[in-house]
Amino acid sequence: MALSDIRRVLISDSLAPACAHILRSQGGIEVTEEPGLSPQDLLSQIQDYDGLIVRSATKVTSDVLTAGTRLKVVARAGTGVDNVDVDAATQNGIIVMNTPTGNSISAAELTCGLILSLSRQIPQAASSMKQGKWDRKKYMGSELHGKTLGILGLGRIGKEVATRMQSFQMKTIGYDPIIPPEVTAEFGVQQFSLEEIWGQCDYITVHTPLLPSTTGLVNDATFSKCKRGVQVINCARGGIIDEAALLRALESGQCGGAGLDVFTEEPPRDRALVDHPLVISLPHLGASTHEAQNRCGEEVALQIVDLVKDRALLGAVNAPALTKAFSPETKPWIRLGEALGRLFHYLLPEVRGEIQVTTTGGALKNSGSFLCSAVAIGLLQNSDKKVNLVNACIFAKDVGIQVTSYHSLDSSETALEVSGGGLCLTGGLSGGAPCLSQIGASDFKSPVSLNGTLLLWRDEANLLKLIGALAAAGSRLQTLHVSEGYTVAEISAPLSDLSALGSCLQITLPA
Ligand code: 9EZ
Repeated sequence: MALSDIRRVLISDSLAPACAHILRSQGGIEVTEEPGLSPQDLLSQIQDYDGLIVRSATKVTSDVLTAGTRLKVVARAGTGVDNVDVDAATQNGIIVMNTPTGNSISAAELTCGLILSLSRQIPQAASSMKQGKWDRKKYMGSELHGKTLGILGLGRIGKEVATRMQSFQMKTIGYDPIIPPEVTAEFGVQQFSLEEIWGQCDYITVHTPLLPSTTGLVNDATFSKCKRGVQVINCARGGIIDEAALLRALESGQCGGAGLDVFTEEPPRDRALVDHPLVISLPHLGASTHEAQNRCGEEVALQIVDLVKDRALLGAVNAPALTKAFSPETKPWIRLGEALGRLFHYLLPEVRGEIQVTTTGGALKNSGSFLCSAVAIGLLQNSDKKVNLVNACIFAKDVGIQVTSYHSLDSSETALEVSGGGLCLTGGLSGGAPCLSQIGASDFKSPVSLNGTLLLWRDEANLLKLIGALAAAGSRLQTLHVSEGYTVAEISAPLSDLSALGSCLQITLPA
């Protein structure tokens, strides 16, 4: 079933009404809204849906993904996919997507709010007023003017934080392993190596994903390289600032305050940081604005509508090869890739090692990665797994086949070649339908249509015997292609007995 065939979608968390509205009106999708659906009910109902949309409450477990036999997409309205078992989704051939941009402004504004709150201890002072006090000495603060803000992670959110805090005349410096210094310089952030950053900062804010490389990015060792009294902010993901190290630094005075919207465990059972007088903590409110929720609900719906209409795949986190796979022009080429892969498998069932997919012609210039996936589907047709474009290359690798792509400028003809293990198949489209034009050096005079049932001989076929076998089985000969070394017959129905036909392969291809 095609990944873009999405007719019924379940929304199992509370999402902005715009989401269901766009899915219905622009996608023609049947939408069920069940905010607060229990895990048991989700498990029993998921088999009826092609798509599942969640926010943070629904836990999309391996059990849910396995039970969702129709599922093609799980979409999270928001940044990150912490509540989705992405590996299990990939194994089941299910696209996982999120909306990484919808929350950026809200997250950035909250970060700025925490920086201002820290500089004057605004929440602590306000709370003391509510307790009936008038404590003017205790809450002496510092200006942000002229102070240095270190921004670790300079994507959308880091950038918005930088430009806002520049209006307070803070000096904004930072580090990002991916975004080039020339790009960040344009929004006023000079980049340094991490080693050079620590000692310069009065405030450090983190805006990275949570990865092995960013877990504990701020830790005992890095605190010790900071100015005494440095203040830190985490509105990104719990654990980027090591919580035990932060507590130690607060106790020693090395850290002068922390603003935390996120925790390694949420809600945090260990209250030591939350209870510390220099910590301003929030219950993960970064995306909690009407605007961010509306934007994410809308974005997630538009991404699914784009997929349904075969226009684009946006926001996917587990299908990097497929970013260019969805456009009206690509479908027949994906079918060709699958058909060539399937034929390749019939001819060389035990092939292992590298299989090279070569594209020619401008139209296929950027199609290599998803055509690798398509060819891999064909190669793995006997797999007992749910192989599709999402996971085919991963499963191929698991059995020792690396499918690689190469775009050749040797020919201007739009064509696809699959080679490896001494075999090379070349195909193209004829009237929009997948066709085989060559096996090795052997050229067919007219291309062989790759659908229905084919009989293939590595030499000349005995045509008299063929006619007899077809007649006995009630099948008809549709076309016959003879090239040097190969004979291919297209027949109207498969034969159950090939014994009279010599060394003959019967190949069935999807219609
Ligand atoms: C790591 C990062 C930023 C960072 C940001 C992103 C993969 N990655 N890593 C260390 N997107 C600052 C410090």
